[in-house]
Amino acid sequence: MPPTTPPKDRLRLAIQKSGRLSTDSLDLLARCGIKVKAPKEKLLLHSENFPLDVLFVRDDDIPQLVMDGVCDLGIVGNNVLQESALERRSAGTGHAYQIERELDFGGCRLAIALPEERPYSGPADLAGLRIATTYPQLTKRYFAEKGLQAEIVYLSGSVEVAPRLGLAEAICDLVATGSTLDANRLRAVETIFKSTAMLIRSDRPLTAEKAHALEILLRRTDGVQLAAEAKYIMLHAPKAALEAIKKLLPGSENPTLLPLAGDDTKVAVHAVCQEAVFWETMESLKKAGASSILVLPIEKMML
Ligand code: PRT
Ligand code: ZN
Repeated sequence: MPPTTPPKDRLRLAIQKSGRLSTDSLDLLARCGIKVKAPKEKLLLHSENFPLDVLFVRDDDIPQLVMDGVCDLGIVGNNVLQESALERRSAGTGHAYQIERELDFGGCRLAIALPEERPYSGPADLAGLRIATTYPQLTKRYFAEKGLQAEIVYLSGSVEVAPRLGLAEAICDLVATGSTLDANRLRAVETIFKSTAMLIRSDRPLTAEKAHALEILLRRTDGVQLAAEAKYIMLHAPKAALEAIKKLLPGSENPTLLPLAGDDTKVAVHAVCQEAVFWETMESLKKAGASSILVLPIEKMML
């Protein structure tokens, strides 16, 4: 069924078609209650229940689509975003955008790594090296900030094999768990940039309808992100130990206290904890006198 809102009033969001950010980007939309069918061969899909169209592209194209105003919004790694912004700035092309939200997925760091056996005592040891990277702009910026010279060799992928092939003496690449570096007998010596996925927006003005839809989308995104770590905790507390127990509840300000039928020495405590609740916290609560402790996930939140 074609969407009822006219195209000019529908937000257009670019997300990665297939890669590390695809599933999390689609999940975020789903958790915001926005229905988009999974991409098959289609480039553009219309949400059935929200004035939003999703364009599925390579992640490298997302900053440009947003900066050129082809899409209103994009979800992209900050590494790709900053690299593209620096590149466009040096080419004299428009590079304006706004970061709407930092998202809680796609976390990684851009690090300089050396062969394991090469000694390293600080950034000065990197001077004069040949460094292979997919992120020449961010790498150049790091060396300029340190006042060091280095030769940068651009590679579009498989950067980790460059030292072994004699293409470079060091690399500057994304690291998540570090296992790719280990497998290639490399070690990270400097982190030059920390990244997560970002929800970005074009700086071109939106129609009133689009602005309204964006406001709702952002409010829902906040609700989803707030709920991701938060837990609902329920327990029984002896009245005498209540103050001590309240202090142990992580990231919770005003718990709800309810009477317990048939036992006026205890109360039921219900609280939203903004931080993760670990087994250690539960053990401390138990030690302080709490019983019947339940920790429940929270699906959505609106403050
Ligand atoms: O096809 P398209 O161009 O859309 O995708 P792509 O292949 O360029 O990107 P993709 O899907 O690999 O990554 C998309 C984004 O995910 C990146 O721009 C980062 O923002 C983020 N991200 C998070 C990562 C990683 N973690 C990551 N580990 N991107 C890449 N890696 C690679 C890294 O380059 C290295 O080869 O994974 C390897 C290291 O991982 P570990 O876990 O062994 O350290
Ligand atoms: Zn890419």
